Amino acid sequence: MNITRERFKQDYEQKLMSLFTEEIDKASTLDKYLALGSLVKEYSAKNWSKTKKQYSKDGDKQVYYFSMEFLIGRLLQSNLINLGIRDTVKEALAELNVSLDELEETEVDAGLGNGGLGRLAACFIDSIASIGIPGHGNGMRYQYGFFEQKIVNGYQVEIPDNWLKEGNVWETKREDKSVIVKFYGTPKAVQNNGRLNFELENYEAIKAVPYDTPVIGYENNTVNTLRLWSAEPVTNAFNFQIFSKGEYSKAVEYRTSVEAISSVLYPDDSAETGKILRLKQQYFFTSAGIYSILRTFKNSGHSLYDLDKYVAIQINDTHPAVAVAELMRILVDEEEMGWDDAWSVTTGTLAYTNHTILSEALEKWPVQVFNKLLPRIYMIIEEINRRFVGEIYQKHPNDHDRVRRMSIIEGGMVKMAHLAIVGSHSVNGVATLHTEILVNKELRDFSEFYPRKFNNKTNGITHRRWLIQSNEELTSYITKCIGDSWKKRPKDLAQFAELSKDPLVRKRVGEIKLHNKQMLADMVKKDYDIDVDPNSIFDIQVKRLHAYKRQVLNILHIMDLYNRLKDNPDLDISPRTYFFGAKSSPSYHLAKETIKLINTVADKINNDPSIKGKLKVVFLENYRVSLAEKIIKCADISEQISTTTFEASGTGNMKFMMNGALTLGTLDGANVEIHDEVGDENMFVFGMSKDEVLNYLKYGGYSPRHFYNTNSRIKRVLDQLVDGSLGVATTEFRNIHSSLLGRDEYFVLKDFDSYCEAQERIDKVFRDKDKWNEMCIVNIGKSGRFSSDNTITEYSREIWNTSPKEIH
Ligand code: 26Q
Repeated sequence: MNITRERFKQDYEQKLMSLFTEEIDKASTLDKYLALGSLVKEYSAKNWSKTKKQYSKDGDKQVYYFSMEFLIGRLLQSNLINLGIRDTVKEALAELNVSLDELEETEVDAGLGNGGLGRLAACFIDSIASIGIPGHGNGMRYQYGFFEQKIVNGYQVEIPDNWLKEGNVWETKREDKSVIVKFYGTPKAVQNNGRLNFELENYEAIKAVPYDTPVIGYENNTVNTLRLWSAEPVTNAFNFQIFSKGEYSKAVEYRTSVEAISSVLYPDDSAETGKILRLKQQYFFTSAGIYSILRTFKNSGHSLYDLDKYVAIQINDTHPAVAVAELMRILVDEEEMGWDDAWSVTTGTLAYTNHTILSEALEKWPVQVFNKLLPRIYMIIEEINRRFVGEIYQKHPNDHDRVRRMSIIEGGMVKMAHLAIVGSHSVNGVATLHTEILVNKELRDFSEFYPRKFNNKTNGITHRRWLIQSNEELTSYITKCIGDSWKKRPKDLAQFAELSKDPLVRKRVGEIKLHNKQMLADMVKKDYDIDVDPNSIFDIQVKRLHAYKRQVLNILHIMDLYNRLKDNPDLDISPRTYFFGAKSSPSYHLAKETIKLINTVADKINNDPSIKGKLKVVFLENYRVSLAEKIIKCADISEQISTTTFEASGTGNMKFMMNGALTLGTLDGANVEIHDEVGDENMFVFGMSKDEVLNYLKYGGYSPRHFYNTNSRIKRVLDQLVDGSLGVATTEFRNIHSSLLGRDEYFVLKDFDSYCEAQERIDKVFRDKDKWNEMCIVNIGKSGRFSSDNTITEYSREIWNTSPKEIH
């Protein structure tokens, strides 16, 4: 949009006055932020309404991204950038003595996600709007987002994330678009014009109220919608029975149980199954989402038999997989469609993305729980399964074991991945290696049965947030070198890679990185009172804490390096600063012990003057989107060290690469594709090959003890975990110790040597700054492929069958 400084200043002063009856110099920072946010939202309103009108008038196919998580972070800065008015606003505010940076810092993160899967959903809706595809998000408006992490005495402590406390300027409550979602009850067969229909009786009705947030495309006129649902009690005739009987306490209980539905985001915990509230959440936002899609669709006047020509629903993992049965239920029970037609429309509309490799981590629900909460949905799943099993038998007569393996309902459980696969026309993995493992191993039965359904869509990240917004200095420099076409066409970043031999470019890229590192060093000094040297190697591992991501491998190597420095204080190493940031699931004990270990090692090393500041370790508290934006651009080394085959894709790896960090990684997930782009010479690869890992997993034969007994460095660091040398109780790290010496499921000891050796290569190359900077430039230049704009273009061509649309 176009706006002058003068006009903006007028609007802004008016806004502050109308909202808070305040003059600028009297208003609090929070009020100034809230006023700016609500003004920016107002600026987007015209295009928001225009976009909706044009979609409905032209009857374009609409995409809906169903996700239990949208890890958005902050929106002020990215909205200003996408509207193309940030510079103007910044200057205008400065003239009013207001710092835009400070207002942007005031916004609290919308942390409605655990990690990768939730952040992917947020990157995707940004790309969908920026490419101009008619597409929207559908999810949950949790009252409490992912917990805030405090570190107390080295341990993680969880604090509720009351993110809505000061209000949310971006959302609009749409009471008029509410729908009713029904739980429990008894399905009753009723005759209707010679047709047998099912209706639910004695159900519990819950009102789903949508809150809409504009999703502003980058310098186009598209404004799509992120619709998040909140649960409210129904206070009209639906629940009249309860109230009329004067059962006051029941009425109160009802209210509490309703509000619980959208109260809290569950931490990623695949071991924990059967939490009925989570299933309630899943059905709640899925059912509400489908009703709201169908309401819009019906206004278009098209026939429901053509739904799949006008609507595509992408389900983000199995969390919304109940959509298969819900869409069937609505079409068959409410719209009176025949089963076969309804099935063809349903499978034509739905597509499923898998984000997990381990089949044991695939979501399943006890039949008892499921049937009680969603009795009609359960009946429909039984019917879907009955027909599916029939098809399997037709293709593989008497292959009972195959039927058992593939059945949607088996062993007293409803298998959500099987439901999603059977009920979708597309099933995709999120990186080449991941898809290959799904097709050939984890979901092999299904890929044989439906060879054409399976496809790969390698993840991506929005280069707007993860480069343009978070790394302003690098962004201007790239633009100075190659122009700004890359902002709209990220693959044009390749032109920057061509400058990697230019000594001036190398020097400048090094300077920019150093500036960024200096900022982080200042922050660390201020927040943690730790002195870190910006000229040291900044080696960063930030991601959720999980055994397979192997933060333990990283910290064991640090302990080993420290041992070597203690043995020889003159050891010639490039000074290093290791950064960690990670939240553990509250109930994941091994992960919590790992956080304590990192903090314990950090304390010991940071307070040991004998190593002359060559080594520092910093655990950054409360890792989240807004913190990621500050630290990723400061990395020299990006640690992507998961056990090969265990990380479906990873997306942090792409963010680091785009900001010129060099990857230290296994050939796992999307690291494989990063490696394809930059080659051995621009990345530090180590660790077991996928075949080695798959072989051990299949045939066994791995002995961690062997490495303990034959490698003195390994023995020393493992012993130190339990012999008191870390200055804490000898019991403190016993679980880590025994997990490594017991099964060592993730081959930490096996990969240890290879990891140390890669770290030594890094140490050597870093001494040649010119060479190092060349490698950084190649990484930045080749990162364009990992913009989620490319990923979304592929989804839209190969799964959704939609194309960009211009809004004018
Ligand atoms: C399960 C049961 C009960 C409660 C919560 C959950 C739950 C919640 C979130 C299970 C899984 C998740 C999130 C998974 C996730 O983030 N997976 C990551 O997805 C990224 C995007 O595709 C990939 O890059 C990562 O490799 C993958 O780990």
